[in-house]
Amino acid sequence: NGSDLTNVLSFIDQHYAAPNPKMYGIAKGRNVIIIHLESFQQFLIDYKVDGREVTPFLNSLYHDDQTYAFSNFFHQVGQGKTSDAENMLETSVYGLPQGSVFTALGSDNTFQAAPAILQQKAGYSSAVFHGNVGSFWNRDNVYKNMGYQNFFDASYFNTTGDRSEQYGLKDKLLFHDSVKYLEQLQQPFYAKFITVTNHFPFPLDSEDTDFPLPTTDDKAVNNYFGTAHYLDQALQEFFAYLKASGLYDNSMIVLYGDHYGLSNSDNLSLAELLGKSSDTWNDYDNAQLQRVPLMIHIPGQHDGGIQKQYGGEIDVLPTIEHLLGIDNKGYIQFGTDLFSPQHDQVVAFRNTNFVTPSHTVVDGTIYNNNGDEITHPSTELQATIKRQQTKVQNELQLSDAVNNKNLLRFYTPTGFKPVDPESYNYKNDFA
Ligand code: GP9
Ligand code: MN
Repeated sequence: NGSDLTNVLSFIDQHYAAPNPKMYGIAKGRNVIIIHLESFQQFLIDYKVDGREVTPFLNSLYHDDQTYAFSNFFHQVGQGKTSDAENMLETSVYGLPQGSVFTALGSDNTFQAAPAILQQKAGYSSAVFHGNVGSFWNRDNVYKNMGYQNFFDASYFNTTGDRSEQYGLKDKLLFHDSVKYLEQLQQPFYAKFITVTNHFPFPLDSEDTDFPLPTTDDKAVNNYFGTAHYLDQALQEFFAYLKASGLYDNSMIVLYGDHYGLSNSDNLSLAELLGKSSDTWNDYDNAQLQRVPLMIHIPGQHDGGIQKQYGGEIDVLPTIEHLLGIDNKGYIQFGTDLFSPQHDQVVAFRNTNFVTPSHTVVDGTIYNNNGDEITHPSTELQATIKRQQTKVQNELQLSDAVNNKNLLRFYTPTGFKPVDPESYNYKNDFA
């Protein structure tokens, strides 16, 4: 209603981060390929088990000078897990404090999401590829409200027998079997691939893995390295195809981890593999493990490199829009462009904890980023942390109002045309 929307708009207005002139539009007109790395955490990058890299391909991508590779990027999901990550990346609005916004509100809420924005502003076609049933997380309804033109779900693939694992078609098969659909998309396209094999508790058929696993007391921890290695191989195969097909050179490829794979209880067994002791492991250590990869790979653009700015999933859409030369001013998007001088480095977790370049705050306890608890913060530090905590709580509350009161019904950005979900039909006519 009126006052909520007014409060949201004034927050968005004062929080807006203008494009970085050096980066604005550098990927204009390129296809955008989003690769959603299921349960993939940043600590896997450059990690070795008995001297063997777990993810050699992703490591090479991370260190490639055509990749903007973020080392302090965090997931911000709540109980909606994958669907919360999707909501943030497609709309730059958070998930809910409990449950999944896709499930609870996705069928009827108004969204102003990436597929519709890119289509209206720059003529992009759009598709999602995911080898699970389309109703999981209510995706088949949500994607129509987001303006996705195509959703290639399990009904488009042969998912029988050992071609699937837990939540759907195995990743190598998803990438391989999607090609015949991808090649039909009118360019430029916005295409999202949601992987699934690297999912708790990380089972993998013996024919799919050759990676020697660690031997901690926690089977899920050990298996995590096997499915992460499998995912890495699947990505290597997909990139080889993109290069062979010629799509690679005219695309921007964005890879991100959607959320943690190992939970805080698993972390006590993981600690020894990270050279830490489970005796001293604490909330600070758990918070640091909430890093996930964000890699923005732009072939031919050789001034990438490691990006140290702190950010989260909420920031990806404004960043991509500005790279494509689309200004997000006037859109209700809670994130800020990671390349902007005004980017907000206070990264909100869904439970209102937060991290910044200098501190980590968990349930009110302040740590510096060497992991030392600040038991007697100076007056100045107390004031800084209080201001940041207030910002985090305010931002999340405003985002909750947007979702729970479906505020985008009442606000249409200049030049944006509301999506008509009736105009989309994902049924597989080929079957
Ligand atoms: C389900 C897959 C996994 O289709 O995306 O979802 P998650 O359990 O990670 O939310
Ligand atoms: Mn997930």
